[in-house]
Amino acid sequence: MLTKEEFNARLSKLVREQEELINRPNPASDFYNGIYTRYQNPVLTAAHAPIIWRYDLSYNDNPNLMERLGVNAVMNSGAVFLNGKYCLVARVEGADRKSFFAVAESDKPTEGFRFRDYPVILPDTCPEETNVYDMRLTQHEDGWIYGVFCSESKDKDNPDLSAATAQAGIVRTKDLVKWERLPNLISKSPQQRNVVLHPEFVNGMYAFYTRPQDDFISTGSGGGVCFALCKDITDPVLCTDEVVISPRIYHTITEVKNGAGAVPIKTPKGWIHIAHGVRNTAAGLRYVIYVFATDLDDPSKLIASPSGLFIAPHGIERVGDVSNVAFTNGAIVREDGSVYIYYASSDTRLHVASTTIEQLMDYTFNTPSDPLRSADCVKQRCELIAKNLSGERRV
Ligand code: BGC
Ligand code: BMA
Repeated sequence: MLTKEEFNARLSKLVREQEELINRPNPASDFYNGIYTRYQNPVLTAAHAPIIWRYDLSYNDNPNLMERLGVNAVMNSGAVFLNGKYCLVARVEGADRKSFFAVAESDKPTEGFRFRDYPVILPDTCPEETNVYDMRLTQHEDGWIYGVFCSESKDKDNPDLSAATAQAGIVRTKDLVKWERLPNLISKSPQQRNVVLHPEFVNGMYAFYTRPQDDFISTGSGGGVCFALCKDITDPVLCTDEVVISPRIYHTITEVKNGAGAVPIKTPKGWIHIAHGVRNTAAGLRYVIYVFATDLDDPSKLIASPSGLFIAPHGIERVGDVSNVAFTNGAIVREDGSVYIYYASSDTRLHVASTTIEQLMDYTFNTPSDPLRSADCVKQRCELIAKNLSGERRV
């Protein structure tokens, strides 16, 4: 048992170290690809979770100053710019493996994120719901900010203890403080994860990016990221077929699954989507981030597919609770054209990559697409080499 003096000294140290962590500058890293900038530090980690969420600070009740409710990870975050602040709705995972949402905000896009005192209190409308995670925040033209997230329940019809059902839960808010819960999305698929609401009406209706799948982990017949419409968001039933807009393809980064990530970004040339693709390996599933674009007037029409991955987990990012994962569900675009992509690594921590609309468009519309066969990929690379070795080059 600590003396009162020791207790106070330890608590002061905890507070001081957390303040240092939150206020730590986050310089750009040396990584270069001309497409985006990476940063030296994550923007949120489990160590950013407020001390008052984890410790009982009463000397009488907790004389050893023990962590009572640990936080295991902070990751996959929805993102919006609201009232002059960069706001992240992070997936916080307790030591008990249950995830919840919490708002962290900063005046700056790449550092200084601090959690609000309380996590998001989601209206508890589904008694069977066991876990919630991965909220996408859509500032919709109807004036609401919608949060679409995965609502996971035990699959009671299946005796396998790990069998579960994923549904798209929907909430809406104006201020990230008060949240109204709407019914879960109804689609023909028995399972839905990675659902994103499009920010504009399409043919006067709400438009969703979905990811139908046959069971909890495996997409089965689910062909990829889909698009479908819904007349009334307060009674969210998809009224059109889910059509595949970004397919899963053999021997690419989307072979096993893919899913929408950040809310699509409107650019003069089309909607740019920052999504994730999954392939299987001897070391387990590998998640990377990729990009595609759809038509401005018809967001269900694929118009550009730059080849391969956009962000892969690097260095320390490769290691965590679910190693070899880069995952995004939020990006912020500012009026000056800067874009901040919040991506998590290995289900453990959250990072940011910064770019601009101009760079994103150049990447999306000028990067060649994947010819899908080694022989053709070599041809494609040789054309680039020949061009570089010819006189036509540089400035
Ligand atoms: C986990 C998610 C994961 C999903 C599929 C869930 O129980 O919380 O992080 O994406 O399972 O593996
Ligand atoms: C998925 C996602 C994420 C997670 C990823 C890797 O299915 O929905 O929550 O980052 O798995 O575990």
